Amino acid sequence: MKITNEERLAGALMPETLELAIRTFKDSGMVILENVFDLDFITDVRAAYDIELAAYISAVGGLEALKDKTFGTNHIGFFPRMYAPIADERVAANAIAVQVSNVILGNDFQCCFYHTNTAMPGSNYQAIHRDSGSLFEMEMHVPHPTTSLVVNIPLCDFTIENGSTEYWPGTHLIVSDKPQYEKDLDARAATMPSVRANMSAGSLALRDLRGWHRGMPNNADYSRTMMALVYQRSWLSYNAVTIPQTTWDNWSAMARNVYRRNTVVEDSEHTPQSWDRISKAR
Ligand SMILES: O=C(O)CCC(=O)C(=O)O
Repeated sequence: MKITNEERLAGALMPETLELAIRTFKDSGMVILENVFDLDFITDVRAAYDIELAAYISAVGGLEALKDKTFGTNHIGFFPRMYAPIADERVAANAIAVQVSNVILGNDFQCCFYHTNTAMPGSNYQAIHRDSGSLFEMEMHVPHPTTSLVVNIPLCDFTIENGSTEYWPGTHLIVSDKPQYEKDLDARAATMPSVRANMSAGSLALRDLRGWHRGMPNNADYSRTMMALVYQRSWLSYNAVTIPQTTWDNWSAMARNVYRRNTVVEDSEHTPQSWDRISKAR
């Protein structure tokens, strides 16, 4: 759904737009809001990100060295350092993402994960997966309200050609009654309708972490990146993000509140989040 220029400039959805966004999210597990960002700003974020990513790929010894260590062939899950513009407040705690998340997760929600997904040219199909299961796993047989969502911010237009994410609407509410069913999403999804999350740069997508999805082949000759920030209910907290002091100092009280359980460090001590640190914090 496209938001109005007035809503974009105000950083707030009108009540009827907010209601539609929430209803869409609850029904399908995902909502795409278009026209949220100024395009020049997204261009700046992308330029800074591409430099970070290139440095990372070169530090690990090239794309080949990442084979089998990434989220699928040529598909990179990367934690960038948290400096502006990549960690500008407009990304880290976008006012509209926060407004919608306040309703879905409660206004004491928090961010616990500052990540990106890049499909490099030649990337392949990811296995269909959900990023997190139902609370209590097999012990609970009914779906519960959303406890965590991912805020995706595309840094270019997302199209069929460059590998827009494939998503199965409504699957956030599916509770498997047998553990093996959770491992067999490819077979289950084959009989169900899916959509491609095509969206223009400047959009913002919110997705329940339980929804089935996969990264798709990028057949374009440039990389396709989206920011992937996880917001979760306050009582689910773990805190593995470190925020450089300079970034923290530039954020408003609202953004600091969203990141309040994470760690602020001197700029010189800041290193990006890592899977290692996340497992230790859990
Ligand atoms: O990059 C994509 O299109 C999807 C990636 C993703 O959501 C994941 O790896 O969990």
